[in-house]
Amino acid sequence: MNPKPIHVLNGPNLNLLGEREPHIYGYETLADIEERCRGTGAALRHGLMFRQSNHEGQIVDWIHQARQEADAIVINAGALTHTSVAIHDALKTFAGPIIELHIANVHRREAFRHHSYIAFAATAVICGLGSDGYDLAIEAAARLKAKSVAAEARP
Ligand code: CA2
Repeated sequence: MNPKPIHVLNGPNLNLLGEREPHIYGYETLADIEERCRGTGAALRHGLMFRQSNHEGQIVDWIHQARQEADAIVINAGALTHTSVAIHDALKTFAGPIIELHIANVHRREAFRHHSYIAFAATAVICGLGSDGYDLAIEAAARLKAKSVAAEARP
């Protein structure tokens, strides 16, 4: 079966990357990161759907869409990570690998960033590796998917 794309979903304020707080989030814009990720996806023979929204319901709708159209989800839900039961519940309905991603090491930051609703639904969590985390998350998602396909094909 042909691989489906990996859906990379970005939450609130990540459209501002590169504009403010570069000491935390770096100098790259989200468009820069998307361009690099497309190369990473192509090298892994995976298409990419790369999206950003400031609205919780839009992210829930995109997760529902991913149920039919994606092999895996990489999600940086931004601040919704720490608040959104709705995103948690939507992710729980997705059958493939889910990688929770954060640019910063959230555990070195304020206490309110230490709790994640997404982590309860995620296969794995990557944080603190800067924007390289996106490429690493895409690679991890592709590997996990390939392993599950190989396991299903075993007699
Ligand atoms: O480290 C991450 O990737 C975060 O998901 C980023 C979120 C934050 O709420 C999470 O705790 C950790 C915030 C994204 C805001 O991005 C900005 C970018 C530039 C200027 C201001 C905010």
